[in-house]
Amino acid sequence: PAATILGFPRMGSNRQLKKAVEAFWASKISESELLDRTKQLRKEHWELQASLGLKQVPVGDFSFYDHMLDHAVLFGIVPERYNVTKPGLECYFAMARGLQAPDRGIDVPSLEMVKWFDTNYHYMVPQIAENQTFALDSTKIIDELREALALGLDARPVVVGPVTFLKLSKTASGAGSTLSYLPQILPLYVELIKQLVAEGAKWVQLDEPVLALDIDAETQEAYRTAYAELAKISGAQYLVATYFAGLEDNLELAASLPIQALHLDLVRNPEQLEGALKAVPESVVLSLGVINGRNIWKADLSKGLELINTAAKARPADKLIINSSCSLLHTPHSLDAETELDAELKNWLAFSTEKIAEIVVLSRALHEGVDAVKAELDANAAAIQSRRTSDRVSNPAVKSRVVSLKESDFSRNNEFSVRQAAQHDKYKLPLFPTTTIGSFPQTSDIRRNRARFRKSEITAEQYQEYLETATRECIEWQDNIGIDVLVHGEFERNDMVEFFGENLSGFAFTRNGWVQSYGSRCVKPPVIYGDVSRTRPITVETAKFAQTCSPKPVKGMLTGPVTILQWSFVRDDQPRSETCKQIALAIRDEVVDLETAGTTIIQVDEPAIREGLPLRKSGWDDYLEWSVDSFRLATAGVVDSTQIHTHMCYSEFNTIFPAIQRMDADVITIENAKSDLKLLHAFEHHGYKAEIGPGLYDIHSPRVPSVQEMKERVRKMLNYLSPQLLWINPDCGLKTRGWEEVRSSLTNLVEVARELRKEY
Ligand code: THG
Ligand code: ZN
Repeated sequence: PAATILGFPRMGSNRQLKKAVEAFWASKISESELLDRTKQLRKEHWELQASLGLKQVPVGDFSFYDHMLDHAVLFGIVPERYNVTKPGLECYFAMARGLQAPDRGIDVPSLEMVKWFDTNYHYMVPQIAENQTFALDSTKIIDELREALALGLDARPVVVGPVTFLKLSKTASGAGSTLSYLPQILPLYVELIKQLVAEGAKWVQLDEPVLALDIDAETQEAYRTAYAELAKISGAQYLVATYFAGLEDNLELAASLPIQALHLDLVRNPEQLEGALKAVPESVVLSLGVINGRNIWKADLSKGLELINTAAKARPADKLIINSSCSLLHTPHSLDAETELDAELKNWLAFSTEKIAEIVVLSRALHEGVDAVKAELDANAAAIQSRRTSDRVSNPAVKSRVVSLKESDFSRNNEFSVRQAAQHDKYKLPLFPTTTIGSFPQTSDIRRNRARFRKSEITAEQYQEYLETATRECIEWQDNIGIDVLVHGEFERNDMVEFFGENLSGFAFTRNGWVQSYGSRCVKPPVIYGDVSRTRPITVETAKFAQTCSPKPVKGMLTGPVTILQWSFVRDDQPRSETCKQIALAIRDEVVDLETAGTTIIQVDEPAIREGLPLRKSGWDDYLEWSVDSFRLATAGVVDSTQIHTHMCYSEFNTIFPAIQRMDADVITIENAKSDLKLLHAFEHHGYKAEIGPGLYDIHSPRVPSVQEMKERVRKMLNYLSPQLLWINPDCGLKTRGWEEVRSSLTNLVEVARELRKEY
């Protein structure tokens, strides 16, 4: 294949997949209607790719929910607890979302969900039982392959490779290496590939991003074993895809695998090309991932061509593939719907559809010569030049503010113990203070009113009044049930990143730039195109109003700089660290303004700090330095008695503990309900001094926790943490929950604190 992509976004130009799946869940459409609609969607996507000039299209990149979950089903890795469900889609969605059907006596939780490498996409973690029996069920991928072949397309099945699949799975007990299942799962891979070849697949793509990570000897050996076995199948040609990082020390291993094509992410790591050209045998096709699948900028095609030319000097064009750096899953569908972006900015962008066109241009340049695509290359060069020289991008005042930062700007005036005394003096909170993480239910009523306001069906005043009523009711309710530190509920916000971006210069917004986050849920990341500054106070008026609703402290709620950076499409013309510092200064201005306005408990959320960690350890120190510095910069501008909170999700952060300590927050609340007490052990182990609110219950489930069970949890926590440091709170924001569960759960939560105070 001369030009291809590793995968296409599933949602559809108008989020058809989300709509179909959610309609099916709500019993508004039948299973056959769901199947019809999604078959149509796949057809549209393949035909789009072919019409843009791709000669070979990926198949199997579609998923009803998640591709790792698809692979769990493919290999029969279905935990026993799902046996109560009907096989097929009911079982599949039960694994994805849990299933509660009281009339049938069913109450099963979902599989665990975690981040896909360093992206904002989440996958379901296959859970392998101790005495797991594997069984191939290739229906989905075979059917999809047949669909594509029936359309007359050259189709390449995409399968997560055996080593990556096992490394991303977990054992039911959490102990032991999943690679020990390789001997059992390999025969299923062999059988699957035989079937794919028999159906007419000429190439099979095996995704092995783990091959671009720091891996141990056991994993390296697993690669050798697995691929030696797969090589025995006659008629199969493998494209092994690595992405999100460079091969580096694994290059020799990758080059030694008996495969027919190796894909390199030359966006994340262009330097690896040279070594690969030397190490990879000439018989092996090199797939050059030159078009960024993780961002929305138009590629600088001249730079892409440089890489391609380097490769073309070392091997013939028919031994090269022009490709996306990774699957296009992480970029929106197409620019077509962006009717509200101004022409200048829009001309700088490329979404998935436009990226395919770029790949085709580069491939034609390689095969037909640059003259064949002169017009396209010229237009591209003009767009790149326009972005490079536009005065919208650069703001000298912002740049000089960053340059003139002093060391003291990154530190509070005094260390934690001094601040803690001042804060205790000021707020006089009881032992075991209670709070929530920030958001309250985003009801359909709230979404409806926001939509009406955006469409000018109600006035700004009416919308404001609606928000104030919702906020007041929420605060009064918290006050009444006895919560100590209140929140305003965040009814004015759509997304915690989009909301802030809308009030910062240097940010742009898309109308339809949706990217799948998990299952049917999508996010619309803002585009950071220029130097960032705050144009006006963002939350101060809301905070002032909120504070009038109760004599108790109401927290100011902000999103931290690293999370804003991480969940946006960031500019690629300056280091991320630079952009992050600019955002940090904007947030710092907001923090200081909140303090001045009398909001002196301020939470700066950093749920994404862990996911931004580079995949290779060699990048950790640098990242942790600038990311933590950015948080400190955002929060250090306040007096001792102002209490800075932070919140983090996905608490798998034992490895970055010293960095969390260095953030120097006064109170940290963490998502902990699932990861349990291991994490608290780390707090004890590292001698963490500040105050901590390890979530007492999991907000991702509608289940109401009892007083008893939460008290039990606190008792366990007190084995590690001193009662003087412990806060009582849920483990994350409540925006995806219903009011009914929230009322019962928080009432129980307050009762926990009351009872504990009697004992201590
Ligand atoms: N914002 C952003 N990224 C995130 C989260 C976030 N990544 C991690 C985590 N939180 C993902 N969680 C969610 C939860 C809910 C939704 C999306 C991601 C969600 N999306 C709406 C949907 O798809 O229907 C669309 C929301 C909207 O209208 O803007 O509900 O909080 N950036
Ligand atoms: Zn959270």
